[in-house]
Amino acid sequence: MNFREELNQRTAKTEEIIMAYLPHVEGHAFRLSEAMSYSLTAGGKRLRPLLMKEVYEIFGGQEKVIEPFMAGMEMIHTHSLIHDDLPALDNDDLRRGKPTVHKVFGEACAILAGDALLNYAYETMLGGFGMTRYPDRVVKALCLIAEKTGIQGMLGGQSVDVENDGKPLRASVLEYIYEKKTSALLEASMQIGAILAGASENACDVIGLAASNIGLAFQIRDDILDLISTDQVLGKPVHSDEKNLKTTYVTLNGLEKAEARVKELTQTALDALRFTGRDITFLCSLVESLAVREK
Ligand code: GRG
Repeated sequence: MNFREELNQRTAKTEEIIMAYLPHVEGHAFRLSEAMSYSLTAGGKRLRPLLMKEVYEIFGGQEKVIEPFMAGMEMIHTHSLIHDDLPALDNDDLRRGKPTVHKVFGEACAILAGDALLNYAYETMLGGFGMTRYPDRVVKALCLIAEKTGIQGMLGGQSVDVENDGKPLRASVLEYIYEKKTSALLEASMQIGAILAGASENACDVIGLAASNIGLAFQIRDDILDLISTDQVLGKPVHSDEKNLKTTYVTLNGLEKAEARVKELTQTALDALRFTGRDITFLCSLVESLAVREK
């Protein structure tokens, strides 16, 4: 099987796992559950759960416990996208090739659907306690995800990002924003895979380092695509950064330097992954493919 076929197969399996954890609420709160499911089933690359499972298996993980964490991570990521698209933030109409949640369900319902998904993610991941012989690993994984999602992670980074809309940014502040708003969730995803599989502290650190570089490269590629892609290919509006007067790696350094930096960060990530001494063939191909992704 070539890399693309393998990726499609693993994405389909990931999709199945996410679908198994969709919220089903009948009765008065039905509309909220419908908005949550709408965003979760709208597609997306499923990159975070894919990376999580891959790392879990690389370190020998075999239990079902990984599945609620994969679904929970995608819920947290999806919550951030719903809120990021809101009129108060990026005010975008298209996401994952479909109208954004606030366009379909209204702004109030979109705010609640984002909140509810974040909460439901933890409800889902707590189910992991019943699926493992190692509950201490589940505690550790939950602590990490709470940290990487909150004020010290994604939300902290996003707050600095929106505060600085329309303002010039120093490179160090931009790096802080990227590290927190984008890398933090990728770090959590990959490190949770390692933690739940019982990898050593040192191995978890190496995975964290690789993920941090993957995240920075991913965000810079996102900046590039915002400039050179189309709404149809990307499934979300291009030129969003220009509309929101954002300083990005590309506006600071130009396209050519941005492309070179993506390559450099990807190489650093691959070098770190090789340091694990595990069979990382598929993971390396996946990381390499992200550096040249079209969506
Ligand atoms: C809670 C008010 C409130 C806002 C939350 C935290 C947050 C808004 C947004 C996170 C910031 C964000 C959207 C960062 C960008 C990271 C990024 C490039 C996301 C796109 O990820 P992909 O390409 O998306 O993996 P798919 O659709 O493929 O899952």
